Amino acid sequence: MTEYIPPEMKERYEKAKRLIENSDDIKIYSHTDCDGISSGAILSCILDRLGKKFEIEIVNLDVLENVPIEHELTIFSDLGSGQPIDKNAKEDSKIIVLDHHPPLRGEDYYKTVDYEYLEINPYFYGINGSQKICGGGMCYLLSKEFGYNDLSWIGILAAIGDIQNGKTGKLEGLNRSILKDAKEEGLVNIIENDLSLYGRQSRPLYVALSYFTDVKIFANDDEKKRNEALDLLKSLNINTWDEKNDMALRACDLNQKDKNKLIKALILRISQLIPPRYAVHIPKLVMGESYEFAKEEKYTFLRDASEFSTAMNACVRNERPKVALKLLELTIKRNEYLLSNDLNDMQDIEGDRAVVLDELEGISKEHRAYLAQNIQRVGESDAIIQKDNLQYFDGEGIRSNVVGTIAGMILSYGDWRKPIIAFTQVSEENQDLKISLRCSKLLAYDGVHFGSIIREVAQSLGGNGGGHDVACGAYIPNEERDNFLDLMNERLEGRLVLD
Ligand SMILES: [Mn+2]
Repeated sequence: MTEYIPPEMKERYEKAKRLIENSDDIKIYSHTDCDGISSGAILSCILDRLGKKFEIEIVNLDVLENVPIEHELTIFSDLGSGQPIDKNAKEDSKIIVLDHHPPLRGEDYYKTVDYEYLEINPYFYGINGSQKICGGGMCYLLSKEFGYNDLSWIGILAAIGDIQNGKTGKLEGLNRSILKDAKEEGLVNIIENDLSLYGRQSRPLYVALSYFTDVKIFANDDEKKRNEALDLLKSLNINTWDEKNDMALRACDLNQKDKNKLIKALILRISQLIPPRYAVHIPKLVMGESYEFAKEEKYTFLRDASEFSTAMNACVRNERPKVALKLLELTIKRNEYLLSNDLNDMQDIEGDRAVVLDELEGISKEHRAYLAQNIQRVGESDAIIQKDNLQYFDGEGIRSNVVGTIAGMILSYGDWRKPIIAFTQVSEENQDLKISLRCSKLLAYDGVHFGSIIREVAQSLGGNGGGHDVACGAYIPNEERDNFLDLMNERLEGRLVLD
């Protein structure tokens, strides 16, 4: 699998660089998620450093249909390949698309239009855009063209936010080459053969362990599951208290010997709970590579790529993308000073960043409270309804941009052998249903791609959908709800191992 940029792709990057250098009035559209924010931050930094005048807007995919093309140059990042973005292009328009989603238009589309159109998409070169490179990575390759390798860490943040490591537990292909750059810049540490737990910097180890989700190994109740996780650690003679810092030990502090002990114990426990057919996939659930941002303080969410990406998502899901962009902008500046050892202006940067971090902390708190409140509501009632091959709950009242997050967290209350589906109204103005599906990675490892299935089912009902194998979604007309559930249930017949 190639880690190198194909020459035809490289040529397009060189052309993109020239287009940017020759334009003065630029507009960026980027996507409302961690990958999109990362993409937007990289592009903004490039344009800033070049002294260009530009605007950036973080948008949902549905606004792209009739998006105005009014600037000298319009750049679409982490979106655009799958939407009719150039409807309003004029003869003197210039458009660049940097996306990693399956493209609607072909590689040679530019030959058929009378304006400047430059699309760079990994699928044109046989590179899988869901595993080998994401939107942020595509934008990083552009910044590399300008010599800005210090932005490589954002490519890693974007890739983790986009779950590009989902299949194998580590970053591969072009993502790997970006990782190499980030390591060379001294901005990212790679932790190989790590225990895959979320919250490795900021949560106590036993808490992080208690939230292990793919296969349910602990109780639902928060206090119970924490105690069970503590008991497991104690039974393995793994220390849970950091004497030196007088605080609970974190997953990032575990030595390899203790990690291996815990990995072995988890594999054993899970293997006793699942059909033998899945056993071969268990190591991928509990082990993987972790990525740390080397210039960030230990025990903060900023140091762990996965935790950092959650904070980015909390901002966009609460309609505060500017806070996320600002944090990335200030972190780029902070790294600049740290890398150049010019510490004179550091205090100002740290001060500004502290203000943004405060704001972000508020958003994250609110976000967590909102999630917890809804999870409790759904989890405590008999809201999860079982069908033969799936389970679902009515997420009425849950904001459509977090219904997927909540479905993922509710999965541990239900039956991990089946996917969980949640639905809620798209918005106050739009009566359509937003559907989210989440499932254990084991089902995907076994070869079921829910993103493709949900797309086909939604399309057959006059809607649309798609996404990852284990996390995907759809939009369908409100009245098709029951048909959707029936069709999904039918399509999954015989595909899942239920006992
Ligand atoms: Mn993306």
